[in-house]
Amino acid sequence: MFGFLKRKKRKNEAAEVHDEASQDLTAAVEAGDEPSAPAESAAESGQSAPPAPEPARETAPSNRAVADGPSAEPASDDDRLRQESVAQSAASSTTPAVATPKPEQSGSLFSRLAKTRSGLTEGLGDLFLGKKQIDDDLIEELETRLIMADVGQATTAALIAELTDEVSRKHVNDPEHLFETLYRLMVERLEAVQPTEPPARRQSGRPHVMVVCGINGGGKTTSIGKLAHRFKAEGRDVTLAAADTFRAAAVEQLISWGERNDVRVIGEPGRGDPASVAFDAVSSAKARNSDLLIVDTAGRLHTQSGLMDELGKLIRVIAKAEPEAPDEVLLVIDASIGQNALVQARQFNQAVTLTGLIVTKLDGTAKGGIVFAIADELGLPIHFIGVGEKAEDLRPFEPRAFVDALLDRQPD
Ligand SMILES: Nc1nc2c(ncn2[C@@H]2O[C@H](COP(=O)(O)OP(=O)(O)OP(=O)(O)O)[C@@H](O)[C@H]2O)c(=O)[nH]1
Ligand SMILES: [Mg+2]
Repeated sequence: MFGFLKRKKRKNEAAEVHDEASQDLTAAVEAGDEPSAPAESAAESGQSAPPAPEPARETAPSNRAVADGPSAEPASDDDRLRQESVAQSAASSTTPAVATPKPEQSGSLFSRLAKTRSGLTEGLGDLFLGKKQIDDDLIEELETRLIMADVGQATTAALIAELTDEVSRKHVNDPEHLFETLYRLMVERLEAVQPTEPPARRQSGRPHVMVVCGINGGGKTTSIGKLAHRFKAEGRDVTLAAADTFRAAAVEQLISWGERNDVRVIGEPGRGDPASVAFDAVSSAKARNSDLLIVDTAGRLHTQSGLMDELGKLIRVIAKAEPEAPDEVLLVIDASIGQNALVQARQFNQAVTLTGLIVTKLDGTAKGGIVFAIADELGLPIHFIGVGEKAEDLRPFEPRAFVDALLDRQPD
């Protein structure tokens, strides 16, 4: 029914443009260093004693300001390598600047996704509305827009194949029907991988333990602060672990979120071993009978095998403190890096077996299509989305509401 060959040619042209952008991003990220693996801890080598050279200290609330500059001089070669990798990552980042949310923005998901929506659906309404019937041009244009919106080649191809199949099977010729079918297929893809349990459910007799990981600057610490705010407001006892021990400023940042939300933070600037902080935090959260422990980790590139090993070690040490933990390992993905997010998710998932994602900066210039590629290709659920920098700017991910907002569609 449709000119598949002609479309394929157009698709390849569109994909080439897109690939160039993706390759630039990937090359920039892959320029990262690969420091050697950290020394094995006692717990790592099979002993049950934690590698905790220092006693855990619960951070006393204070009026300390959050240091946002670089931390003190690195103490060791390892630290220097890491600091270089952070600097490289920052320098090579092609992530577009995220606009500061305007105070007049309303809090609805629809308004928060305004820029993202325009990236995906600029003119999409016109595309469907302006057409009286479904033809090759309409399908081709739709396909190009999905690819350009970071939906990814494989997922776009699958969506287009299902759409054309539906059109030919049901003999429909109404563009509105095509739009509704696209909506349904997008929602189904996201719903297929969503968890059935509510996030961070209470475990029987022990805290629910979440580890949050991702590359530098993706929004890990901010998302943890927002999660603390959310769960605290629900009346849960929350503990945070400052296991990004590399930068003093990172610990201070988490402490500041803790103070603002009246949530305690385990860890302090100067602690050397992230696994040791995590171990102490699990022990402390268990002793206090916390409902939830959220562990912040240092940013790392998925290409840095030494730092990825260190993350694996942190997770194994947590399991020494609580055999059932961690319950979740969440990857924070900055949606504005586009297709490179898929590469990151795939490699983090290989290294540490992720349970899900938090997708941040969807209030910015991100195109949003990446969530479909991640759901489709990796089968990972998205638990929360970040739509701003404030404490309340984290939303549980709801496929229908998300696709409604993205496609500028009236909810049913
Ligand atoms: N607009 C917007 N900004 C965000 C969002 N999430 C995080 N940010 C901002 O992104 C920047 C980096 O956030 P962090 O939470 O420090 O990122 P991180 O992953 O902890 O970074 P490292 O600890 O350096 O690896 C901060 O300026 C945050 O305010 C979001 O959903 N929307
Ligand atoms: Mg951080």
